[in-house]
Amino acid sequence: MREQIVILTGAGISAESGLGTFRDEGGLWAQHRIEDVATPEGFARDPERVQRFYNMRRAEAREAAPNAAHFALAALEAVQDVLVVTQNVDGLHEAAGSKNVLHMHGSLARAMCGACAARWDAPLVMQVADACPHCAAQATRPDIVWFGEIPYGMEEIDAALQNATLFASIGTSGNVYPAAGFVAEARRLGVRTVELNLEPSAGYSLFEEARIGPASETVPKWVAELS
Ligand code: BJW
Repeated sequence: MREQIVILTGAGISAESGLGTFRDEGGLWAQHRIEDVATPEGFARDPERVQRFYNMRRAEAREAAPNAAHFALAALEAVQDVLVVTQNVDGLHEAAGSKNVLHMHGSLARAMCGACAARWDAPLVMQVADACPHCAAQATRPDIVWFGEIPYGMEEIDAALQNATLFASIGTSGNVYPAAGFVAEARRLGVRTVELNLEPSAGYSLFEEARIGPASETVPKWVAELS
């Protein structure tokens, strides 16, 4: 019987690809104020600052390559039914070959129109004056889910958790909802749970199993056991 696995990933899985996490020492939130760069209000106040922040992140993501953890999860799709629900906006799961990926916090590779909600592939450098290709409004923004906005795919994630036999959380601190609540929902549904993280997350006590260490080591080992 194939396992039905929902895998939640966070910034920690991409740390060894050279991309900064948010809340670790020296992470992105130590250098930028959340309310300035990751809220709709911050964007309304200073869209240039926000576009600069995401242009920098987009450039870094384009230079980054998937690591052993991303590749292991891609290989797992061949032997188990896997949905990767990622909070990451970097595209490294797809670059590693994963096909079933849900970007609940959006994607650096996409742009959207704040006026008509159209979406398209983002250029490497987005500018405040860029016009929407559909309605021509100068209201374009990165297709990123900021604080106070509703993450993508919530119904699909909910349905996947209902059918899951195993829920895994990899490289996320468990501070940001609704993702941080998935483990409690999985437990309520009787789904097995495992955390793979560099250190115990905020939700550590809710997981039935934990594997502590760098994702490039813990994830391939865990995947090998499931294969
Ligand atoms: C390694 C490693 C290695 C390092 N190997 N591991 C009060 C209570 C509860 C909730 C709220 C509240 N007030 C407001 C809220 C809701 C709010 C929220 O959660 N706030 C909290 C701060 C309290 N959430 C929202 O607003 C969300 N929307 C929402 O709730 O809508 C309502 C709704 C939901 C559902 C249905 C209907 C309605 C939206 C959240 C948007 C988050 N956006 C961001 C920025 C945009 C994306 C981007 O720019 O990239 O998303 S914030 C930022 O945090 C980013 C991340 O995706 C997210 C999670 O961070 P992550 O991935 O966990 O990173 P870190 O840095 O925190 O952790 C890294 C981990 O890796 C660490 O544990 C390390 O140890 C580990 N690690 N190296 C393995 N080598």
